[in-house]
Amino acid sequence: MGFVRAVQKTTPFDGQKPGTSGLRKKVTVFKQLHYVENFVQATFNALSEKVQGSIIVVSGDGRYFSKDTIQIIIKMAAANGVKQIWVGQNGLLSTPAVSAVIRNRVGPHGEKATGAFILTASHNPGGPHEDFGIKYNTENGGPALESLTDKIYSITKTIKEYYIAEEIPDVDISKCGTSSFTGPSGPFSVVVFDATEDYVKLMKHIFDFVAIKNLLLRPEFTFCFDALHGVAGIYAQKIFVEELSANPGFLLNCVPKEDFGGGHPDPNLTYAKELVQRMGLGKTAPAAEPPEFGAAADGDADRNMVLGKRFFVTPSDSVAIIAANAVGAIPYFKAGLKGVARSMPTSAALDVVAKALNLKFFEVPTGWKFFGNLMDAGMCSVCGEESFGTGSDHIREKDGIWAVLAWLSILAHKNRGVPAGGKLMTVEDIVRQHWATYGRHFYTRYDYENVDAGAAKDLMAHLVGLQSSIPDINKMIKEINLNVACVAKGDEFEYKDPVDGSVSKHQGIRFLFEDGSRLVFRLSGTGSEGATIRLYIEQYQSDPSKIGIESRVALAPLVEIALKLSKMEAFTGRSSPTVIT
Ligand code: VG1
Ligand code: CO
Repeated sequence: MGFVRAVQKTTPFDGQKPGTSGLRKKVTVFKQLHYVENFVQATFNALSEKVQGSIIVVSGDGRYFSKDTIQIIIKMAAANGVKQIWVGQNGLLSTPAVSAVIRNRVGPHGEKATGAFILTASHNPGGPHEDFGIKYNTENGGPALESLTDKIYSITKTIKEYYIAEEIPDVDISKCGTSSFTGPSGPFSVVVFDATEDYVKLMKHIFDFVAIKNLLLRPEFTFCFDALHGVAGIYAQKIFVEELSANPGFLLNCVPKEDFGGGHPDPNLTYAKELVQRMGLGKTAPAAEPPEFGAAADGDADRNMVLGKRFFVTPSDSVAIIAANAVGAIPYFKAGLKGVARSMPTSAALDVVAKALNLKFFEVPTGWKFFGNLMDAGMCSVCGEESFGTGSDHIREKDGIWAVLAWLSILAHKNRGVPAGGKLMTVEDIVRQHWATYGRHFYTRYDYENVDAGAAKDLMAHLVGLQSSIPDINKMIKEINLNVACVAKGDEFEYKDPVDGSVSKHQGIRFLFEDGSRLVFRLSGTGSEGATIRLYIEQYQSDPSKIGIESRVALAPLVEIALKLSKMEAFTGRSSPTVIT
């Protein structure tokens, strides 16, 4: 079937600025006439000559409005000179799977994809009144860098027209196969493929599936994986059940839903309620003996939460423990780690491991895109963020299922000599052993969601002002007499990329204490309404007699100081945070 390139007049929308991870807005905003089209055209314009004859991937976490957006992007791609569009079956591909597809999948003549539109608002809720998002990833499989997203944003401010092939009918994305068309610049086709094949192949290359399978087949090893109705479900079914023979009863909420079952697909102790309850961490006793190992992923499957029986592993500890055990437990890393990296607000647990193992170490701003350059330059193998993101240089996104397989590998490795019926080393044992070796970083994050944007800005300005009066802060700390160390320094985090030399400023306000404790404040770049203030609190403890105390108790004095310093309640009117992780 033939098509022509229709030119559609349009006018700009305000605020089409990609945040920490793509453009995220309410569905009602995205549904405005020409809204999606403007942003997609701005992306094609920003990519300029890369578009002609290219292959572009389009898929996402399956949330409401994805299917309509896929059809729009197909028609616009055709009109903009793209040669082929790759779509995961039913429009599904997890964010890590998209990264794997860009990096590894090849067309009939060995061609690779130029980039991808990932349709997701990640851990934000979905549905007609909730969030939608579009993120563009580039050739290396990672999120577009600021230089490209700034260009896209600036084009959205002056856009006057977009191009669309109106004759192309909606393509059936529920079946694998190819639909072919002919346009002004030659053939155009849409290839729908199995959403799990590239990703599963990659996981099999990284991990020892036989070792993990042997662990999962032990009757005393029980597991529960909660996909929170997100796209992780299709990978969990394929990998855990079909490849690794896990009991299908180990899977929870593994059928993707457009509205995530009405929930918040965010794998943390607040939102992953069912899993938390099953693992014995809920408010009431669980119905049955909790499994040995529990895990959850977010809507687009790039985040993960790791739990033991009645035990929570902080994401900052998780990445440190993976780094400490990777070489022995995961075949992909057997030659050693090239380096490790964490985002600035993530606890320094990883730093201690890097030092002990003599590994290159990097601290980058929040957002996965900053790890990509390090990985492309061969400087970093394992990295993580406190926001339940963990990953490695196998792709250029964080990877929820990978993190779960990494933990299963560590558990399999630590228990390899235990005879049938013997006592297995648990998740909690592994974490406590890690603390005993490296010390413990008590850590918590307070999120104040949907705060008035002006109030949030004022609070941040107040904190910047305070940084010039550190002695006053220390006087206050002494007065409230909480037995906390003094503040040594206050600053705004700034990052100079060691690979391309680019500088990112204003990446969070830090108060650094003499004993290594930290308070960090930053504004979220992924929310879709108002402002979200994030407060990160950390304290290091190496005294064995104090390592075991409850995190909440250990951090109480620092929390009090943070709230007082920032005048949180006075600025925001909030006496408590929306979410504590
Ligand atoms: C948050 C997290 C950040 C993460 C980002 C995208 O950003 O803090 O660590 O990389 O979400 O994660 P912000 O700007 O809201 O703090 V995902 O899973 O939503 O793509
Ligand atoms: Co996500």
